[in-house]
Amino acid sequence: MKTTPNNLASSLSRCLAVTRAGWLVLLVVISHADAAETASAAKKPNILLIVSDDQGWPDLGCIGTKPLRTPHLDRLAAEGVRGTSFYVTWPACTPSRGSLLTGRYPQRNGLYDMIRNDLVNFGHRYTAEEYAVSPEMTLGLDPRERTLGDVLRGAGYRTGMVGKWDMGQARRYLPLQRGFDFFYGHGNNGIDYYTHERYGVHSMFAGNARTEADKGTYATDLFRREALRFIRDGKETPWFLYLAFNAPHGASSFASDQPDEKAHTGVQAPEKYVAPYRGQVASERLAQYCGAVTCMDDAIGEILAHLRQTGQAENTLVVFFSDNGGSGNGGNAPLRGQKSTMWEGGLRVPFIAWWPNKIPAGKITDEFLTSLEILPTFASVAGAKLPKDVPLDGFDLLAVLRGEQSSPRTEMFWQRRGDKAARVGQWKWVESEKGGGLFDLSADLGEKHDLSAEKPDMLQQVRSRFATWRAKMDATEPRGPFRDY
Ligand SMILES: [Ca+2]
Repeated sequence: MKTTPNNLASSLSRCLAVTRAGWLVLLVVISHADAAETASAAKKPNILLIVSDDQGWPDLGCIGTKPLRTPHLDRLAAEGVRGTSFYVTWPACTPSRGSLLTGRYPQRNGLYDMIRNDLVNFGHRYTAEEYAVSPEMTLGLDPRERTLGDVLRGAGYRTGMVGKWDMGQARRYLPLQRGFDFFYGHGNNGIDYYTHERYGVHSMFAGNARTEADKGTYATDLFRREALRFIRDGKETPWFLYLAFNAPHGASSFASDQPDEKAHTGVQAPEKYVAPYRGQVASERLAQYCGAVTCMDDAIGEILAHLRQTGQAENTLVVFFSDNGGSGNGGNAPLRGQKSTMWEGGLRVPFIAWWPNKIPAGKITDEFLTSLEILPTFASVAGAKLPKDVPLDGFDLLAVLRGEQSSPRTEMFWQRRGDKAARVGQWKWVESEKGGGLFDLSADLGEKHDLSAEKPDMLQQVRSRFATWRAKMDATEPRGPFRDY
């Protein structure tokens, strides 16, 4: 309520009916209430972006296809909007995350492959000196790229990054140099959930320095703790927190009980979360995966409870999605394929947006949306200026979530080395080592019936849209680390 002549007059007339002492108290109360309301109306909304790692499209309890429990994410969906046609820009971690941070296709921002020392996957143990000059330490998101942190900090936000950064580990690439005021997490692609080592290399950071202070504690518990620490620090400034769990990604550790070090440990989760799934799911590996998801859900629940308890819920936009499709733990049915593939199972991910009284509650939308929309949406919510002089590839999606308009997105393109895919309207085209074809998603979500032979004109049209996109990417101002320029 703003103080207008009318409501001030009515307040005064009410005051006249009380005693002199009560009159003064009432006036003080009214002026405090007005000041508080004016301040909260002026305060920009907080923004919480939660990203999970390799959580499959069907892997929410509310979808009901698996014995997976995610009560807090289910509640978020019940009180917000759940998207069923939300895509990421790449079927694995690094380029997908680079896109959500920059609002640009990986082929534009230059980070269009993994930053990863491939030798670790073959049991190679790096010395510190060897690791220091390896790709994991020397490559990262081009320093000229403007991130969500830069954009929102420019609008007066306090910005935090907790969890898996994956945009490079050299100091110039770490969050504190990329628009964030706070960082706790790992800079690289993956860690052991307890030792925080990546195949033997200690990888947890607090700010710009590696820290072993929390060694032995499960990563999700640490990210929950640090997210709450960031949110509690200074309620007066609007904040943006990018909370990227490494769960339920497989651990980056050698399996100690296996004679062959090539065997990975798989997903790790605390016993109390794993035990209830034993006997309910087909394997121990799957029980660990489900436990990791439920533990993450618990952490999300605690953070949301904190927002409610501190009166911040009404003024906080929460967006949740997974960085790529499920890695095969229990499959992505009804979708085909998994992480690293160009099938829907690699690219389509669970999505929830929540903002009490600002976007609808309990709505499910099948509108065509992608992670490229995140940066323009957050910039609009924050009243922030968009990065200048660089093409962005998405749009503000709030009007679509509110049901005020259909998604302006009609097409989307993907490329991972020789693997290519496009979605144009309801049509999906795939050309990859693992197969290909033309599919009608409106009738065949599982990409089972290749219509290339039946619909040659449509095939030609989609391929031609892909070629146009590719030419645009080639013509864009080149960025490192992979582009040759
Ligand atoms: Ca991932």
